Amino acid sequence: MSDTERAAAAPVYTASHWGLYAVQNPNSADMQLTPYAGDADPTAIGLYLNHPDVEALRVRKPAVRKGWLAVRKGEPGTPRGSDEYLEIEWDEALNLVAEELQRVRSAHGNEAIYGGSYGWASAGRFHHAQSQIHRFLNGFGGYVRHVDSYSLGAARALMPYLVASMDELVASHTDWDTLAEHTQLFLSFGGVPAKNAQIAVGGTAEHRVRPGLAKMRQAGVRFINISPVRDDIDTGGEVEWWPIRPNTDTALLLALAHTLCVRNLHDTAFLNTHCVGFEVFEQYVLGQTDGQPKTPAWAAAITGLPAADIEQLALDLAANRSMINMAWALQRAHHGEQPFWALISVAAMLGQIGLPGGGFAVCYGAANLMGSPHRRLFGPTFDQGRNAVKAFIPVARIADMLLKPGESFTYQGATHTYPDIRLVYWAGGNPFHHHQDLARLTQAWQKPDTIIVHEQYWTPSAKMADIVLPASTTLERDDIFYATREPVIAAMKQVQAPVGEARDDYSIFADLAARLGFGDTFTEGLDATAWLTRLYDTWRDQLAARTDVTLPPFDTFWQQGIHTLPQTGERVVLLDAFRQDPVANPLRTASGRIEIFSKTIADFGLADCPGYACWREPHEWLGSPLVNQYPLHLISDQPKNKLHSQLDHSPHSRGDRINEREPIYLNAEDAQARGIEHGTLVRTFNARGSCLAAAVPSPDIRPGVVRLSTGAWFDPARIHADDGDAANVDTPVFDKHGNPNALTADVPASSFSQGCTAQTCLVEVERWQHAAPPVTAYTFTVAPPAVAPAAAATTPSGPSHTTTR
Ligand SMILES: Nc1nc2c(c(=O)[nH]1)N[C@H]1C(S)=C(S)[C@@H](COP(=O)(O)OP(=O)(O)OC[C@H]3O[C@@H](n4cnc5c(=O)[nH]c(N)nc54)[C@H](O)[C@@H]3O)O[C@H]1N2
Ligand SMILES: Nc1nc2c(c(=O)[nH]1)N[C@H]1C(S)=C(S)[C@@H](COP(=O)(O)OP(=O)(O)OC[C@H]3O[C@@H](n4cnc5c(=O)[nH]c(N)nc54)[C@H](O)[C@@H]3O)O[C@H]1N2
Ligand SMILES: [Mo]
Repeated sequence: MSDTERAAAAPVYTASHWGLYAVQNPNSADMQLTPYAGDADPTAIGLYLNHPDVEALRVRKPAVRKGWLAVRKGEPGTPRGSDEYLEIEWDEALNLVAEELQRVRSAHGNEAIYGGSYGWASAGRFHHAQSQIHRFLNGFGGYVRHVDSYSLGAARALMPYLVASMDELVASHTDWDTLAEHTQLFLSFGGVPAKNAQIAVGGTAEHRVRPGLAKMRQAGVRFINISPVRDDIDTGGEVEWWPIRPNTDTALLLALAHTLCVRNLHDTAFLNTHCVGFEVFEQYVLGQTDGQPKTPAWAAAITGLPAADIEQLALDLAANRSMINMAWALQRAHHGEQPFWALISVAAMLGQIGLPGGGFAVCYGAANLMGSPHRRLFGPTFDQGRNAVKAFIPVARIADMLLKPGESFTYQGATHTYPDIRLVYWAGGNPFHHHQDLARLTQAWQKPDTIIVHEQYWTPSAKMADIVLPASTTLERDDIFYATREPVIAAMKQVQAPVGEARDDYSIFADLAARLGFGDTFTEGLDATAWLTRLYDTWRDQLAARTDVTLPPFDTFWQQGIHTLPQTGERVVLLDAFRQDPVANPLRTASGRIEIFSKTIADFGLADCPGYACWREPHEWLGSPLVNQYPLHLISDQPKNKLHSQLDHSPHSRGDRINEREPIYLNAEDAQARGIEHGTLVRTFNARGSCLAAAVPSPDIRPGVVRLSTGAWFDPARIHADDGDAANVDTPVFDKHGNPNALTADVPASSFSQGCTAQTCLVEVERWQHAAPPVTAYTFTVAPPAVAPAAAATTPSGPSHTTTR
């Protein structure tokens, strides 16, 4: 084969957070995606990236909200989320954005610009929306940023004090083969959901969780799942299900610690050489601190699990090579620090941390990365520059920040002030998907002068913005696929022309930077293609200097399409070096050891997060008086047919819907007591809001618990609109589609972390007695440019974007 023939024969690839895909017939009407051949368990989510139903909701042209334009002209405005958009030309849109950025900066300073812009955006190392917006706003003089994530608000803040950063832990989990070979008892809090492991940040070339679990089952590993939901672990074999009350796992772990103490089963040698502060925790567990021994009987009353089983579990954990896994969901809760801290404390007492197949995990199943056998390298990075603004918020405090400028908040022991935000700039996230208590966010969203969003689709957040700039998708641009501990890297090639007038975030920011006088600083004179080469070459040099990995030259890589990274074949065991020699390989904690008691955190003096793991009642849970009004605990887990809200409009995601509504799972007895059957349209509500969903009674969910996955595009009823009976609902917000954040609380995990607490939420469910209002989540109203009929004539046909879709 000649080089030209080889190049023509090489498959073309694209990648998403949920997989690597080969593309047949790129740049043609017959284009088709198929999963990468090396993926044994691919997911279908990405196959719909170019589906007509998905493309129908693309933002095709820059658009500006009519009410915002009115205010600009000195006329009365309209609230965000309630009016129409006018399409404008790119030049005009970029001028508007540049003028507004300048106006806000000169009137209020860079501290008035929020560029936190949280969200998952798309895979690819260059066209990463967050990196792009941060580099742009840094070049403009800085912006108010966010710290931590919705995923791991409590854990990201906490874990570095106890053992190591979440990034470090997550990237070095023990591999599946080692678990199959050594683990005897696998105890999981919140399962190992294979649905969640479809995804990894940046993408994945092979899905490993289902095969990994199957191998463990074949090896005879015993599985116990502590979860309000039975089916969040599937090994293909028997799994013991302990249907715990949500948010009470800390009590169970404390009782395990109690049994280990009183039976003298804790590993004092490991505690002495590798840990600090066990004595303080022991006093609390034994009841010497507060008069309440944390016995199995005490925990039984809180968790709803039998005391005898709890006691036996402690004995079994000590008698076996035991791995204790904990879903991230547990820390996305009020006092979410505590289950993670209790996990580390119990694992330390068992003394198996750093042994093959033993210790703790945080966590298998939250993403595909954990358990990978592949080598840990580093990827190419795009420099974001330096932020001249010091002000920041913990990510989930956004509504607080907008509603309470000048007020203070605490974070990791220090006190900070909320800035006064006039302009919000977002690229690559969907806050009206991800934030809790969307009624409150809607209110907070009315505060800034201007909200600018780059979006691919008319998402709920696009429909809450003033200026919407159409962003291209992965399929429409060249990029590089690299993700942590994946076996290959790949050239992600442009395989279709941008839809409408969509542009990539980089070129949008490059044009804005030029208008604002820092074009050269932003671009360094390079276009996107030149940047790809530079990122790759720099990365290649760094790998050559620091490792034995030699990458091919860029042109060869681009032509090959895929490149396999060399492996060492070494097994991965989390924290094994620290275990072998804690003096030579100390942790980065204050003591260099595992901190069962943290003096640093204790010295912060916080009542809601003292210096050791402890039980604190959540503000609402199945043990609180509020159950008289709202007797069901709502779990809002990750959706199985999409990534958050991404591709919610694809047939794959909508295939799950019953009469267009998101399914809500509830225990069969709870359903019967309410006259609810499979498919019954129900209203789920509490004092914060309500939403419609379709009931699915199930024996696989604990009585008193309901599960409504996230991701159904927020579809609030407009009181004035033709929503019929919907207008009669008296909650602050009424979502017609099934979005759990109409119900969740915007309450921080603690004054330590300020993490989000989506999983702490009580509700009631009832039959919907009225006619079903239409779902309008996928509807938007955009008028073509008023002054440019010629341009309107060239816009693509299909469901016209001048009407409501
Ligand atoms: N109730 C409840 N709420 C939750 C959670 C929960 O468990 N329960 N989980 C939370 C968690 S863990 C997370 S991580 C968040 C996720 O929240 P988000 O990350 O905000 O959710 P996504 O739907 O992934 O939003 C990404 C958006 O970026 C857009 N996008 C994709 N690629 C590009 C691009 O290249 N350029 C631009 N400009 N835009 C792009 C997509 O169209 C999409 O609208 O949700 C949180 N919310
Ligand atoms: N398909 C798909 N996969 C995803 C995502 C997605 O949107 N779609 N999102 C990705 C992201 S951003 C993240 S952060 C991870 C999140 O990963 P996780 O946070 O681990 O995932 P969840 O699905 O929210 O919850 C996992 C399980 O925890 C259980 N659980 C909830 N509350 C409790 C509790 O109080 N106690 C116990 N014992 N169990 C509880 C739930 O029943 C659920 O089955 O998932 C990632 N994977
Ligand atoms: Mo997340």
